[in-house]
Amino acid sequence: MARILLLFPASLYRNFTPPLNLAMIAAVLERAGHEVKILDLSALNPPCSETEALRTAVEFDPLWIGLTLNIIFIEPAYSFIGKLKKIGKPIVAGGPHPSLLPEECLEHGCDIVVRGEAENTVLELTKILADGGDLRDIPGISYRALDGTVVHNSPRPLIDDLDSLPFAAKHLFPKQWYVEDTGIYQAYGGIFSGRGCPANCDYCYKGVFGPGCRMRSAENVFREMKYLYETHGVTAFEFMDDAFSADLQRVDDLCDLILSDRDFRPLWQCTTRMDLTTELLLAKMSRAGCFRIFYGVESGDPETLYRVNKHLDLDRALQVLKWTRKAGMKSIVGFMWGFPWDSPSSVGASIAYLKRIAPFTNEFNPLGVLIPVPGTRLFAACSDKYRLENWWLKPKFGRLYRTNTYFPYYQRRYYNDFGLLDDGFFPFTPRVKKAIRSGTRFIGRHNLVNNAHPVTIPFVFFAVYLSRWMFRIHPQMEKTVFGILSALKSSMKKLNLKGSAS
Ligand code: B12
Ligand code: SF4
Repeated sequence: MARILLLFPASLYRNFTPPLNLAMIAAVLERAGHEVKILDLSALNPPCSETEALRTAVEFDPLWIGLTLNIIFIEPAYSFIGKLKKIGKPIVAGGPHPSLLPEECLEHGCDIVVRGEAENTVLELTKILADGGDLRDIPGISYRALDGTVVHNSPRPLIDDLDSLPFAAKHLFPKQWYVEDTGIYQAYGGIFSGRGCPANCDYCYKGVFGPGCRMRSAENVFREMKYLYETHGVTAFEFMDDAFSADLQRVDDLCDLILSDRDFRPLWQCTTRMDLTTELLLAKMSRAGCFRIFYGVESGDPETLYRVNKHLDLDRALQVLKWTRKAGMKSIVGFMWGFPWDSPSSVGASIAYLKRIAPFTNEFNPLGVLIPVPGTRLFAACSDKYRLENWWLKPKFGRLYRTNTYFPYYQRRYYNDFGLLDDGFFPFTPRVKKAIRSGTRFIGRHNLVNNAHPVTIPFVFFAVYLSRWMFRIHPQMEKTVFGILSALKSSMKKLNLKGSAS
């Protein structure tokens, strides 16, 4: 039996739910009899600071320390790894970014990189680190040999039978890490019911789950839902799959299982593609408790959709939104802004389409800046021209992380224009920027008007403009003022909750 410490590094983003990558790795390790401790430093209420995590790492005395690394917070994560390294335990990294760029991770202090799906790899790795053996025998890892050269073992084949995996180890993520200050908590409901997606968009990284998709059976997914209900009282679930309804029959079967259970009436939401739905299935999903679906439209400009290989018919997308509403479900639609070829007319086409679908859309995703992720065709096509090589390590991008440790109110509440209004990836003309701002404002307004209480809307509008104005003058001023306002708001909420409970 070995002890293993898994860390989700601190970042500007907040995890509202336990990250399923660490939860899956922990689950296989626990099933094999190992003791696992997890610290999610990006949790909504992080359990501790980086310094305390370092102390925990020393006290826990693990066989190895694992970190999940994501491109968006890679730079601060590397400096944290520099400090962790002093503890003298093997540092193991995994996730989409290390899978693509293992050498970079090794250069920044990691000892071993697990590439691709890691459930089987971590079991073999733990055995060899505990009992001795040759790292060369483990497919799917990269590491530095004794002579300093980097060794990339052969790739690990994808896991064929996803039903063979244990359920995610949610019990290792204490609830208080994810409780919102309103007291709302449904975080244990995140589930992956399949891996991959049948489509092949140019901006999407597929290096972990590979091309195509693999699904868990409806029975296996239903068992995990029941398990979460019976052990943790979860009644609302979120399927985080890339394309939940890639197999229409499986979703139909899952709905049948839910509908035939008299004691279990879960609510759930999912993400899927609009070409993977039918009117009949949507109606059945709604009867089986689905209350919201996230669809990616990404652009209202047919030329852009063609260029990114999205294969989405915009008329069909509108039809699907109407079916979703008719079935009694809500929709969230994702849009992306800032394609390298964007012009006032392509952005204008997106805005015109936004307006067309807005009456049938409950919410638009408030986070939609295109991030050219390495390992994608979009990145390969524009990397040289726009000097994107290693942008994730450059000060220009990291500036936001170093100078601000949080998102200002207007970005959290209205629209997150992070990266666009400052130096973005691509040099847009002022006219394009202006058009994009008007699109993002449309989204912010739509979300506010559709989802906030009518009485609060004018106050939120005022606060959004105040926050943006202050943030431009001095970020720290905005942070202080809105920090005080939000502390006041939470204490009033707590008083109200106490009042209504007594
Ligand atoms: C859910 C999700 C989110 C949620 C996160 C919620 C949460 N708390 O988990 C939200 C909406 C916040 C989000 C935001 C973003 N996301 Co996102 N997201 C995903 C998504 C759809 C699922 C992630 C997941 O849970 N996967 C399931 C687990 C089991 O898979 P996994 O993470 O790959 O882990 C496996 C291996 O990688 C490995 N592994 C992972 N970590 C570790 C650690 C160790 C120690 C080891 C040994 C192994 C290991 O083992 C795991 C099991 O096999 C993925 C797409 C995908 N298919 O994975 C994109 C994805 C991770 N996101 C991506 C991006 C680009 C973003 C954003 C930058 C988007 C944006 N424009 O802002 C932001 C960044 C936010 C952030 N904090 O990093 C990219 C990342 C690309 C990259 N190179 O890093 C992905 C891959 C999408 C894509 N296909 O392009 N995201
Ligand atoms: S539909 Fe979504 S998950 Fe599928 S390839 Fe496109 S971006 Fe990736």
